[in-house]
Amino acid sequence: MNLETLNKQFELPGKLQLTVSDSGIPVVEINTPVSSAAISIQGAQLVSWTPVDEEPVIWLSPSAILGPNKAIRGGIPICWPWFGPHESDGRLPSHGYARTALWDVVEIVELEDEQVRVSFRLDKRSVPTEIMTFDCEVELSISVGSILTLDLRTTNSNSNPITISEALHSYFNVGDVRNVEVSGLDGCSYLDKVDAGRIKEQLGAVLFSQETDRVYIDTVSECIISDPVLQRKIHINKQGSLSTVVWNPWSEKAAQMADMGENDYLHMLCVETANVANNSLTLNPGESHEMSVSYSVSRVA
Ligand code: TA6
Repeated sequence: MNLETLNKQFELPGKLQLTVSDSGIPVVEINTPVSSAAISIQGAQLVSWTPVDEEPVIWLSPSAILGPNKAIRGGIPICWPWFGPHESDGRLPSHGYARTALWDVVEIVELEDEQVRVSFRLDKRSVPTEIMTFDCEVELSISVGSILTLDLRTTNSNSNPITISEALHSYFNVGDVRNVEVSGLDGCSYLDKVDAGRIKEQLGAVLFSQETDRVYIDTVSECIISDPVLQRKIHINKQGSLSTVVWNPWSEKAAQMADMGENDYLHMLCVETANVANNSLTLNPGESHEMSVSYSVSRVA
């Protein structure tokens, strides 16, 4: 990928440019009057989004390791075409191959309200054949403005049906997760992954005082992260998704992760827009499916 060619083709002077990170991975940098963002070409992974006059909304580990074929801790990893461990082959990477693959920039457009939309398509040539379980198209559009919107579109270009699971595995920056609550999931059923996957019912808001790893199923609800320390709410509105995953590794699990520093777990929370478990998708030949989510921030006194 020739950055000079890409910049000639796509650069928006003063708003968008493609640069190369220290690890040699190209990054799309966006700076507009309403927000700034950065998107790694590897994984088409947004690694930062900061509306003007706000604290960063998306969290990136200070110990994140950016390098070829290495999943980046933080931002919005694309878990596709499976979520979590592969259902039958333990040799395959957790959360699929999209987040470590290279993606092509296919379009950059300026929209109303100072938004910039960048569209990517996964470059299948960058996926080792031994892990590409089936061949189909996947595209991601990211609209950066005072609202952040992601659209993940899968098209089954095979001659037989495929079943996928997927998640926009978003890491949010919070003041102190012990003071945060997530509303919108009251009454929903969830698989509790820290209790052998037992199915439970959510009562009230989700609070955090220990490792939390929950797959809420059959829910289309808006979720709101209420953060009294940063005095804001993060609104999460989704389309084309029936699952919401909520995760914080807490101290013990985080201590086992090379790319999370001590106490980093207190400042991050994943609320993931997904189609997983009972909500996995089966696409017939030629069929497409789009999952999208929008994030916005409101201040609270
Ligand atoms: O979405 C929650 C989860 O599935 C957790 O179980 C944990 O594995 C997390 O994803 C992070 O996975 P990763 O492969 O990025 O370390």
